Amino acid sequence: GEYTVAVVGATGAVGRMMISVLEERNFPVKELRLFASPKSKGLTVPFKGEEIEVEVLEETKSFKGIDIALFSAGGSRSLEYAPKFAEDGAIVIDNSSAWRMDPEVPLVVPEVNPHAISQYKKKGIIANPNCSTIQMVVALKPLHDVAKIKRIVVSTYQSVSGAGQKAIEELMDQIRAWCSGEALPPPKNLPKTIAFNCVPQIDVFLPNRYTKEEIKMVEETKKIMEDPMIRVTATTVRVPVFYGHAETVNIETEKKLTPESAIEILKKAPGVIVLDDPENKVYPLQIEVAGRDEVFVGRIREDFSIENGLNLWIVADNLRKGAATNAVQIAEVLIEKYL
Ligand code: A2P
Ligand code: 11C
Repeated sequence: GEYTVAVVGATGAVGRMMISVLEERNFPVKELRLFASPKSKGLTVPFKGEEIEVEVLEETKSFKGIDIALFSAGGSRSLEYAPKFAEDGAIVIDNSSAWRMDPEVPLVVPEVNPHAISQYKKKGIIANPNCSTIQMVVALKPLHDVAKIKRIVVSTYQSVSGAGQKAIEELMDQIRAWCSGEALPPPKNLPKTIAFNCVPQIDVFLPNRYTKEEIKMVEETKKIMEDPMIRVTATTVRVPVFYGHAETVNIETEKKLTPESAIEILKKAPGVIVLDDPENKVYPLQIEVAGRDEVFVGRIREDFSIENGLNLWIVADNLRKGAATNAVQIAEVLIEKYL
């Protein structure tokens, strides 16, 4: 069949990518409805050769007739509007952090736990994980299935697009100012100057001295991998890159995994591409994987400091696999298996 699909936050970095991905993957859209803030009133967005007018979220009283709603307009909009859309009959796939840890909301990466989608009826909401978590679990789940991961230590190198369209413009403005010999404009949407800098703060700090982004990686990983025993610790860092997140990941496994066997497992893993040929300087890079939907892994090597340890370098496009593509893939499984 064909479905009426809504994108809430249609003018944002992720929302725009959701619209492109729906079109690229030829998702069976009968009608597309777009929502954003009053600021975007009157804007139109192209979809399959048509110009679609953006609706103001607050002005729309009824959401009846929408089958699937992809949300990426921030946590507070999701908290308020996802239940309203669900009540009016839509199944919401929410890219914010608002619903992820709700026990009645499945948190899904289709390569890892597609079966969890079956729980969608409890609240009518399916949560899309954080971008940094998604790319990590796509690469680690196949290793976990074979060797059982006991502990994960991850550090991230996250692009500004993860913080939205305004953060992309903020990095551009700072680079432009620097190149013209002007003083850098002060940070607005990011906590510190991001041009020519690495900032060890993504999202807000919590009482335990971690950032919220770091704790998301800890909690979401356990929920998606369906293993509360995996110990995870994370340091998340913003870097002056526009698109794509990279991660150094150290794992400790119960069974020994040689780098060669890990490479064989990952070569066969769904949604993963291994780029690992150090002698020829082959490893994944953010500027090279931007625009791709897969998760790329390289620099796979033994951690000699422990009995059973591996180090990996994991890179993916945060707006695609980290957000829009994963959400549309969830919608694809949903219509194929459950609607
Ligand atoms: P708008 O462009 O009208 O502000 P990003 O993550 O790239 O910053 O994008 C955020 C998205 O969420 C945008 O589409 C933005 O719309 C939307 N948004 C922000 N605040 C609201 C709101 N109060 N109601 C509806 N949409 C909102
Ligand atoms: C970033 N990972 O790169 C964040 C963006 O919980 O969905 C996504 C935040 C979230 O800034």
